Amino acid sequence: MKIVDAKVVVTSPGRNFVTLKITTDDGLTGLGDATLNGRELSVVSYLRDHVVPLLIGLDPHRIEDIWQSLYRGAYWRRGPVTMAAIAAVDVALWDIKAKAAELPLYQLLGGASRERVGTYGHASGRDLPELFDSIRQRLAQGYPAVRVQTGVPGLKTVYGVGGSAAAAADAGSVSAHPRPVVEDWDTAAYLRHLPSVFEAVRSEFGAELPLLHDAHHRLTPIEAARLGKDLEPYRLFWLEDCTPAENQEALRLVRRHTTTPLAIGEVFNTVYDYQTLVTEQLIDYVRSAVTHFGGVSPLRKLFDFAAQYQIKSAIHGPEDISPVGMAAAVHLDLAVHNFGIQEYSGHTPLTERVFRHAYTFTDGHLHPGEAPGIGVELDEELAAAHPYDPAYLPVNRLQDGTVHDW
Ligand code: GCO
Ligand code: MG
Repeated sequence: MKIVDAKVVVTSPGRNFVTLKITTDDGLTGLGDATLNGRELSVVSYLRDHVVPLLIGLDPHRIEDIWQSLYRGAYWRRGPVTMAAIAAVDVALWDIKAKAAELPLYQLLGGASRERVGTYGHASGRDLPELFDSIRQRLAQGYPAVRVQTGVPGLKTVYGVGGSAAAAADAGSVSAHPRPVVEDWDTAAYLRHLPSVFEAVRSEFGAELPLLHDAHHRLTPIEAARLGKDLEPYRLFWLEDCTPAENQEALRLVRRHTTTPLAIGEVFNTVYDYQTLVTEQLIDYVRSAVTHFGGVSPLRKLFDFAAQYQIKSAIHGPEDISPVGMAAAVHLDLAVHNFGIQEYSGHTPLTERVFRHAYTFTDGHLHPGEAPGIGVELDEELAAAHPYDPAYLPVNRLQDGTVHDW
């Protein structure tokens, strides 16, 4: 078999998605997600200008060899643009291999280790009544676990909170934000407020509901340690991205002070970003997306590495992972032994028409379906009717104007 065509499709059915479609000489096609929120076109150029010309004529079955030649052959390694581009190739090739075998991808990854894939959904509110409504909504949708984000008194907008520009950008109202929206931040106010929110949520929803929280890279190690400690009585499922974690050693300090489980990794793109965190058992969940980590091949290796340290998978699944990236994630979730949880935000009805998928979401659980490959079909005509729409994620400033981590 030979690769005869590879093309990059950019579409914005409510938010931007970048998809690679590889075609073989016997007519098989494979899809890969290359969406990098707010920096989409740099991945498009990386693929179109530098990767596609190298793919033509290659044997698509040689996934590992093609992966290694793109990673090592570029000389310039790692980084989100490179790894999103390589991820798209990797997933498209796995899609083709599984279609050629007439099997759903999870069967090539060792088969199902479980019947279905547990998820968590996002709940948020500017205040407690709004937050409680949002949690009730997620529970009504069947979500077995809920991520809780809340407004902070004195701050106008906070990451992930309904009604804020951040939530809109996060959820996909992209065209409203041709320049980054500026949000405000005050760490002390947040640290004072958050424990009272979890206290209220626990007393309203009981002890059993798994609760998660995302600190979105905003804390120093000692602040994160304090927060983890303060949240211990509420038994979180995890505290996510408590520090920026470019400095992996920072997590030693956090870990020393708290038993709140820690999850990190949505902005990481290779196993090297995790070495200290995993070997020193400083975290409990690895959070990378198939789309930003170089594909199914390296993410599977990360999960096997993490398994040796009883660390579990928790694949990043916001709306900016396309249904193609989500499908690949769900196949991996079903197959790996050390599965933890899958973040699932779903997509708009229009997005679901552009990308028809075999995976299903029922009673808060995902299943990849039995279609050969990853089980996603791209409607190219509908995709073309919704062209690229420039959009940025927000930036964050302290009250004196200093830029802070968003
Ligand atoms: C999450 C993430 C997202 C990111 C978004 C950025 O936990 O789902 O933090 O909400 O902010 O993916 O593009
Ligand atoms: Mg996050």
